Amino acid sequence: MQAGPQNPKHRILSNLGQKGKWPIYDLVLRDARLEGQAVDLAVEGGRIAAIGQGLGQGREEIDAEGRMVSPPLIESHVHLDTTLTAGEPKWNESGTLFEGIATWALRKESLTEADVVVRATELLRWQAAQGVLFVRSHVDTTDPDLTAVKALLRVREQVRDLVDLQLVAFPQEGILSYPKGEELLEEALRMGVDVVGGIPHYELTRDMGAESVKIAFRLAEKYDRQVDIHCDETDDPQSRFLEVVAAETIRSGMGDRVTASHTTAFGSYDDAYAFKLMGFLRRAGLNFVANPLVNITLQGRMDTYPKRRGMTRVKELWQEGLNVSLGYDDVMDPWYSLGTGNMLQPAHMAVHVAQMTGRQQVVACYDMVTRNAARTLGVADRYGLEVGKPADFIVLDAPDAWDALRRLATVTKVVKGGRLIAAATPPEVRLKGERITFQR
Ligand code: 17E
Ligand code: FE2
Repeated sequence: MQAGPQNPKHRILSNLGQKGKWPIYDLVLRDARLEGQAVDLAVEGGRIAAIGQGLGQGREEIDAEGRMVSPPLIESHVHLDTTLTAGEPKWNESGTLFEGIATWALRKESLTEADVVVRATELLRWQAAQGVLFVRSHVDTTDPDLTAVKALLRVREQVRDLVDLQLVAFPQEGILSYPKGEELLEEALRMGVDVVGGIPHYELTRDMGAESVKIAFRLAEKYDRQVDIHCDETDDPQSRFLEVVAAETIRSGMGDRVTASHTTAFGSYDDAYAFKLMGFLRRAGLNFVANPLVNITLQGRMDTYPKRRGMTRVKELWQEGLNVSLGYDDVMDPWYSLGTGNMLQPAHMAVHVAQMTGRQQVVACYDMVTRNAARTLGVADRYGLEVGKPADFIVLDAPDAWDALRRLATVTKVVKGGRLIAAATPPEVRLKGERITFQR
């Protein structure tokens, strides 16, 4: 984290109102741990007013009890329209991406706006309760009625006091391979969806896949939107749409307004091609989102043994200085029937699947669900523990990010816009009456 009391941005703005005198802040978080130091964090007018030691009183005070304070968790990639439908109308028994798409197509037949609103809101509440205050969700546009789009646009407004929700127009069954796929995608953008999506590896031919990427970029330029494409979500080493996304990013100059999601085939490319591609990706400067919980289960399904991990080259992208963040992808739907939306879980899984086990690598996986994700979503200007930024932060039952991942720590406080919106007590474990904390 760059934030810290030694950073001049975090100087104490006022020495008025010593502890015990009159309240000068709306809210003060006491005794929080930040970069190994005990600090207080003061909030005024919904923004961070000061970070330092011995700050004046707040009208409201929260005791962090020595636990770490962090900017909120961020969900870079989830499907809120499909969430909480696992088993409806049937379970995905093969566990493949393709049975997932077919199962969702059946469930879509009975979709109503109210149905989507209720399920999406429920998951967002689970996420906000666990400190996830920014969410990017894909929404399927391959539906002649755009039912899910209408519903999620409503949800985006209704949840403003809980989370900052960004929507991606996602043509699940293709832009060129689904009837009127392009028109529906464009209509979703006209209706106010924030980001343009795509799924080139699911278009009927390679040519259609490449063309679909170009269409997505043209629409993004026309409507001034970001791009986030489901790209090469397959183990097929011949699936090479990421190079088209990189080329379009370079051509358009969109850089970090572009995200390639999944890119699991990158884990199956031979090294000669992967090495060449990496140079183009650096030049493009786009973002990457990996979904380790879901892709470790969806991919490798056509392999016997050895069985591939089915994840993109997370460690290598990170080592190259490219921005990588993580998504949950699915919570209880046709692609993944488990989950709670707690973003520490995909970070924890990334440590394992990407073998990010080095001391700094584990911490890097925490960054992938916090500040890297803020870059992916394009919200970095209003994110982070810095004076003047919105007072969005969480307290975790851990001394630091490394330990938060090790123990999948409880998020004990969630503050959004200077208001405490959620609180939790870590489970108290006793063995023969003696407290077990899992701390050394
Ligand atoms: N649709 C898709 O194409 N890929 C996924 N991983 C999910 C939905 C969840
Ligand atoms: Fe996805």
